[in-house]
Amino acid sequence: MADYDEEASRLTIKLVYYGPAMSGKTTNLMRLHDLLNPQLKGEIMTLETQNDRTLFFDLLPLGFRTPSGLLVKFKLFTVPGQVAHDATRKAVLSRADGAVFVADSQRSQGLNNSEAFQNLADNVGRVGLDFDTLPLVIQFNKRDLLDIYSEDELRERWAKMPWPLLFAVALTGDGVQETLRALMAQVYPVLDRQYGLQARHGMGREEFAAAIVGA
Ligand SMILES: Nc1nc2c(ncn2[C@@H]2O[C@H](COP(=O)(O)OP(=O)(O)OP(=O)(O)O)[C@@H](O)[C@H]2O)c(=O)[nH]1
Ligand SMILES: [Mg+2]
Repeated sequence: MADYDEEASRLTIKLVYYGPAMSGKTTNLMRLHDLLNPQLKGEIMTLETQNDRTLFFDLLPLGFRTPSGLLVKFKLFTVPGQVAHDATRKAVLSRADGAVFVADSQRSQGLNNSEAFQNLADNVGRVGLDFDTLPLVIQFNKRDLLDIYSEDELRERWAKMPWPLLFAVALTGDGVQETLRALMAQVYPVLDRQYGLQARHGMGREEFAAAIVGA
């Protein structure tokens, strides 16, 4: 549910990084802040952390102007993964236009991943979004660690699911831009239908992603 302000010619899009505690959501945003160079990039806001654990959320604002003059703003949020912070996760998720589920690739984290994914599905419903249509991509992070599920295993397990799978080492930045690009490709058709990005604003799917993530 993007926020469109016609008078100000501004479209604000909310994207949420969701997942279990310590899977690397905050690290994704930090690396995006280092690596991306869109027309507009705000400071990353990291609210109230305790030993590296997010207590509320992080926010990275990004944006660009379309050829038509429309200001397209993105607000990238992370949720706190710790089980106790469910109310905050719901608040952050509300009115999201898309989400990245950041899973931890370690075998020891399989159950935490499943529980967090179920929690995402539940909370999407609770905040009035539709899990069947919400633009979503899955990132398997921490590919640098030793005891991880192999790519083949993960692809097989997720084969019947409709969402793109991405593999990342957020610590080094590997795969973080690709993940955001994949999410933007999922979000584009929804926004295009609603706001005529192509027809009214001269913004195709490729240009839309490239305006944030680069060529
Ligand atoms: N080895 C390795 N460590 C990572 C990677 N990504 C993140 N980490 C580390 O994992 C820990 C947790 O990362 P965060 O980004 O804070 O995790 P989070 O998902 O925001 O955690 P919560 O805020 O508690 O939900 C930190 O020590 C990171 O440095 C990665 O790709 N590989
Ligand atoms: Mg965090």
